Amino acid sequence: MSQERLIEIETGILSENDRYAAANRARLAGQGVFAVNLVSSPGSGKTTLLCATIRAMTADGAGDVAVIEGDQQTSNDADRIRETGAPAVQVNTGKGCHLDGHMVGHALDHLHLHDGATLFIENVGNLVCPAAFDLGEDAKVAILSVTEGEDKPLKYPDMFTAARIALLNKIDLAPHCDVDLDLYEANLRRVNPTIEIIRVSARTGEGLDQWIGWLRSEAAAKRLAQAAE
Ligand SMILES: Nc1nc2c(ncn2[C@@H]2O[C@H](COP(=O)(O)OP(=O)(O)OP(=O)(O)O)[C@@H](O)[C@H]2O)c(=O)[nH]1
Ligand SMILES: [Mg+2]
Repeated sequence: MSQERLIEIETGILSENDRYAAANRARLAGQGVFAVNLVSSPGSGKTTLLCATIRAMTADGAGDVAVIEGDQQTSNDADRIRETGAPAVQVNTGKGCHLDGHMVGHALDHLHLHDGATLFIENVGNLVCPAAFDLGEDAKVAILSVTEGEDKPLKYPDMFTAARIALLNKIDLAPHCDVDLDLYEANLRRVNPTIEIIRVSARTGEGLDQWIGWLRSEAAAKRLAQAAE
């Protein structure tokens, strides 16, 4: 296949995706839902962090959350989320390496999403493909765990450029590994100077308050912006 034809097909796929993503965004805005798309390499701790986040958000009865889980196979992650009491829909992408706007639209049809809720979308573990696909979310959240290596933002810049915030996870392991947390942050800022960074541990709960504070203030800012329209 010629390079021109390949580019034509890729452009077509992305613009079709953008139409589905725009429909999702309008639907979520109509319900006052704040949606984040969690992106990372496999095993960085997305599901563990989500379970801890949901438990903390709902502990005071104030959190209304729902989750769309993306994996190539299994419903393991949706099962783990449901154990917290939150509703979850699993999307299996088969050979696909990322969620897309169409899949998320179908998942929304099966999710009983309350007005004003927070929607977490856990993308397929992959540091490349999910960066290119808008799902209709308000923000992409990149999870980077301290065992992955300080150079990952430099090697996979698209993901960290697309993200509004990075959660540097598994910091409980930092003392046991030869890692430089400041270098992780410096490399994240080299590829995305405006990225917010929070150091967290899904295991110990460190940093979770700050992360939940970010979610709540971003959701409030979205509501304010919508009210002003
Ligand atoms: N020590 C430590 N381990 C963690 C932390 N967060 C996650 N883990 C462990 O990391 C492993 C992978 O965690 P998952 O939550 O399944 O990672 P994931 O990003 O959802 O993985 P995929 O969905 O397969 O991409 C599990 O063994 C978790 O217990 C953390 O903050 N500290
Ligand atoms: Mg997971």
